[in-house]
Amino acid sequence: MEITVVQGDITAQDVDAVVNAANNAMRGGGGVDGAIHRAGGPAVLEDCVRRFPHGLATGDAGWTTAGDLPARWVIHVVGPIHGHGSRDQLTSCYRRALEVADGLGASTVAFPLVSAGVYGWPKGDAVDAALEVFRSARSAVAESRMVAFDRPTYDLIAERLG
Ligand code: AR6
Repeated sequence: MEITVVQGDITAQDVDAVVNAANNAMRGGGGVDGAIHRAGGPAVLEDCVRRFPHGLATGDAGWTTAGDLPARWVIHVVGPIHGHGSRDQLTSCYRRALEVADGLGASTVAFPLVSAGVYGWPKGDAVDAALEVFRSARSAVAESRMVAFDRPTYDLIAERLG
């Protein structure tokens, strides 16, 4: 698997699947979640309601249509809240997202830095958690693209990527 990093908006990524940093309710929110629902349109929420009537557990992943996004699918994950959830739940998000991507046949997947915004996970460790999973994953995904929203986050990921 090739691990790449770009600076930009995850909703603009021309990939098979974009990963959403959702919450347990799976009914939209702020940050990446808000951006994906806004750009994807109402079809994303409709599919969330249909496929996740009881929401989604922390550390788990599930997919919906990507609606109007360039991507074909949205893979939703629920990251842990720093100080409440565990690091294992954070790595589980990436592992489960790759499993769901494999199930869909998605070859290129764009990831945000799960839990590193509203959920308060320290950015350096959030990057390391993602890289650990990508580097050890047995997955048919050809490219895992880490999407940094701002320049400092891009520089941090690029540095740790080596
Ligand atoms: N594209 C790429 N990255 C982004 C974008 C974007 N459009 N917008 C923000 N980021 P967050 P979390 C970065 O807060 O910490 C929501 O309300 C952001 O700078 O989106 O997992 C959900 O509904 C940060 O580095 O996700 C949940 O309730 C990273 O994406 C809760 O927030 C993740 O920030 C989840 O919090």
